Amino acid sequence: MSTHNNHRPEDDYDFLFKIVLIGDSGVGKSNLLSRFTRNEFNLESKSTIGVEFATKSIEKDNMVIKAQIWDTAGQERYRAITSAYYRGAVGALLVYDIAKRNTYDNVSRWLKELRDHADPNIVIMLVGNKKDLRHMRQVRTEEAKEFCIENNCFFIETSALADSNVTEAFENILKEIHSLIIKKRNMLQDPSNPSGQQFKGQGQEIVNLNQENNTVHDENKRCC
Ligand SMILES: Nc1nc2c(ncn2[C@@H]2O[C@H](COP(=O)(O)OP(=O)(O)OP(=O)(O)O)[C@@H](O)[C@H]2O)c(=O)[nH]1
Ligand SMILES: [Mg+2]
Repeated sequence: MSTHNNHRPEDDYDFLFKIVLIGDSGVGKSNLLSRFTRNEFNLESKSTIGVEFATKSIEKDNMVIKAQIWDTAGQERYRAITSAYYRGAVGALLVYDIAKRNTYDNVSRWLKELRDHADPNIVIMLVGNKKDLRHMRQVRTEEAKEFCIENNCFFIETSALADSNVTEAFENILKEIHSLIIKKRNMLQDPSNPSGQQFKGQGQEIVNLNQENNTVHDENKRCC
């Protein structure tokens, strides 16, 4: 079957970003993923075992950004080998439950895990999930916002149950990553920048934020 020239094939994309979901067990990582990618929510979902992932594309500036979102268990004993999970990730959604204080207290531990295993340039968004549980709130919005200002991350509160801010959380992080890549590209293409000659990213790109780690995946898909 032939494809019309003016229509892009369904799975075509300009950028592929790997995003990881992290945070304590039960905060709603898997439901955020299923809400975003399939518009599904499960009140009785089981703890994730191993690693699952799903993809979804969004558009920005006439470009298709495909997100490959990885989800693993918050519970240590079910977690997949950490370094493999974080390898190549350009964004992380660090999720806590606004109604469970200890899941917020553990955010610093998750940040440390990112520092130890992920790319230093990874874009982090702190996500306070279950904002529908207003009467049970144990973490103030302002407190989490201030934490993010100090720790250089983005912040949003969501409800996978009520389908509130879920799309925004994923779209915002993807757009931030995209802006960062474009900024980096412009910098590298600047003739006054000596490393500009090394930049070859055109066509489809599997993006890796680490400049030293450029891996060519195939002839059309380059890192930048
Ligand atoms: N009220 C409310 N419940 C939610 C929300 N999101 C998830 N839940 C519930 O919280 C429980 C845990 O959700 P999961 O998505 O399985 O949590 P998880 O973070 O993937 O947990 P692990 O896989 O063990 O790390 C389930 O009972 C969900 O139905 C939300 O926004 N509001
Ligand atoms: Mg899960």
